[in-house]
Amino acid sequence: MGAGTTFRQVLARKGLVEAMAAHSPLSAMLAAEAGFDAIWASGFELSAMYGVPDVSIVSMTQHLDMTRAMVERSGLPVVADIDTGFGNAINVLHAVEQYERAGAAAIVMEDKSFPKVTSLIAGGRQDMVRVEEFQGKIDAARTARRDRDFVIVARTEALIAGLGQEEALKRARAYEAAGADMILVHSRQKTPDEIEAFVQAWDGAVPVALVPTAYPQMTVARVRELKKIGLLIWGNHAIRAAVGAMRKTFARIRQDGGIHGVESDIATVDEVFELQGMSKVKENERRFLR
Ligand code: SPV
Ligand code: MG
Repeated sequence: MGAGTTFRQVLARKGLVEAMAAHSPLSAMLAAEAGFDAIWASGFELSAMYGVPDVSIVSMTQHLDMTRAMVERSGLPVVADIDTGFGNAINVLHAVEQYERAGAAAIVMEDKSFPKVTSLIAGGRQDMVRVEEFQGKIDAARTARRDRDFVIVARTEALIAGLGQEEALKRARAYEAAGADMILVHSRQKTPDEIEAFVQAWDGAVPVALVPTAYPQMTVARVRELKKIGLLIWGNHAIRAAVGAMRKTFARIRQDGGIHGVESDIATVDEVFELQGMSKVKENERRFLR
């Protein structure tokens, strides 16, 4: 069974797929351990992990390799953030073929022009492509997928670009008409009002996906009340948790002049061995090393 089918089964069973962002196989494993339904292979997180801005600098190959590793290690459906599709519809044909082959369950493609600028930055350059051009990219994604269950999520950045509710709805409808399986609408307003107004006005048949980073008042319970949401993405909490924890630990070691003060706050070496599968290595040594 393909990963897209698994994703669709979770959606059918639970009515909502809850995805946690990850930037590495280890963070994807921890998200799986915590009980999330899916992994968000976030472009922002991977860019941050490389220490570069999320402005189409990380290559498709880098993101694809990480997606493949996260698929392998997490065992969960992976929703790949392919940004703009790495170019035009021709690039999308190639990207979708590669991501499906890497084991992703879904791709999310946004209607900004390449190179893109990260969405949540204040005063960011948010250039959009024409509706018809993006419909061509959705068509290319549909054509390239082998498995019809591979999920194609069309993401509109109309609200991020300040184009307003009508433009967001117009684009979402056009993308559904072009064959998208789901519509992601992103907002960087500090309250859920803008998104809730969009969801209330949404008259399409396909579910909506949300990334409520800017408006953390949006809980799972609230999302369920809105009814039309199929995918909820916690967008960047793995990398932010990692940054916070490392900063705190490093500062404490510098301050104490040693590691004695941090031991109780960080994972033990044994915990990391467990994540790496060292007990299996020991078992295999007993069995095979003669
Ligand atoms: C990402 O996580 O890469 C996203 C979500 O696309 S956001 O950064 O909020 O645009
Ligand atoms: Mg992104």
